[in-house]
Amino acid sequence: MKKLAYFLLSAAIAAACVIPAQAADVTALKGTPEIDGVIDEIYTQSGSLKTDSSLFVWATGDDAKAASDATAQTYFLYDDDYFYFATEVKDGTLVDTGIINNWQADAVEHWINFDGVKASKISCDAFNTSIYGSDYTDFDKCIAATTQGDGSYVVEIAIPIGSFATGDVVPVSIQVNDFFAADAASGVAWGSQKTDNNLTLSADEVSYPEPEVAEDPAADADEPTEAAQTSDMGIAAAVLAMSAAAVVIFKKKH
Ligand SMILES: [Ca+2]
Ligand SMILES: [Ca+2]
Repeated sequence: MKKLAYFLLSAAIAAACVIPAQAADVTALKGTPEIDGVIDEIYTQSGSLKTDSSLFVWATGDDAKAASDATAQTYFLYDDDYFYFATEVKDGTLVDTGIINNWQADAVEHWINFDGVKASKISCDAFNTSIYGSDYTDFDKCIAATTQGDGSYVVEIAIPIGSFATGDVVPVSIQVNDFFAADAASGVAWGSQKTDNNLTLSADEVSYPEPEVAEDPAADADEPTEAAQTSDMGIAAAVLAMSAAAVVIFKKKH
């Protein structure tokens, strides 16, 4: 009986472990970032998802899993036209492979189930070499930008939102690929291809930061043209005076 009890207990634990550990509920606020490879402040008001070595997908080459230090944080936004994903990846072996075989690269894969049938993969590598993937046709309608830091990079991408709208729950997941050398002989992927996170498109909108300089257009309109000319002439005179001084110094040295 003891053996049976142990067996049942083990089976129960195994069944519990089948539940994907990476499945999470994430909220995307409504907001439009600038696609420039920099994490806009408005992303940090919205939901995000962490990817690290606790979520193993695949590895190629010897000791690839142990060799990878890659972790990532993906931020989500959306508007009437696009999903926005911005992922900051910490990667101590950032390499430009040129995307060998259309998948081997330090890259972020965005998995989205648009039709409830099959997940689309939309990828962009750390150097924005191209937007590529599988089971998707609108790569040319996506917009991406990347930046590279010291042991890190950011992939920011706008993906057409399709028929999704406010209130919908979108099945998504993120995978980060980490290779160690330009030949991509060894590498590992962390995250998930299962679109097992529920991304809720919230009706709440982000708060845009105040512009740093608030100019008054009316004040500019009132400025007389004469003053601008005088000012320009003043600058020209100053430049001439500086040039003359430079000539004098030059002459004194010789
Ligand atoms: Ca940005
Ligand atoms: Ca790498």
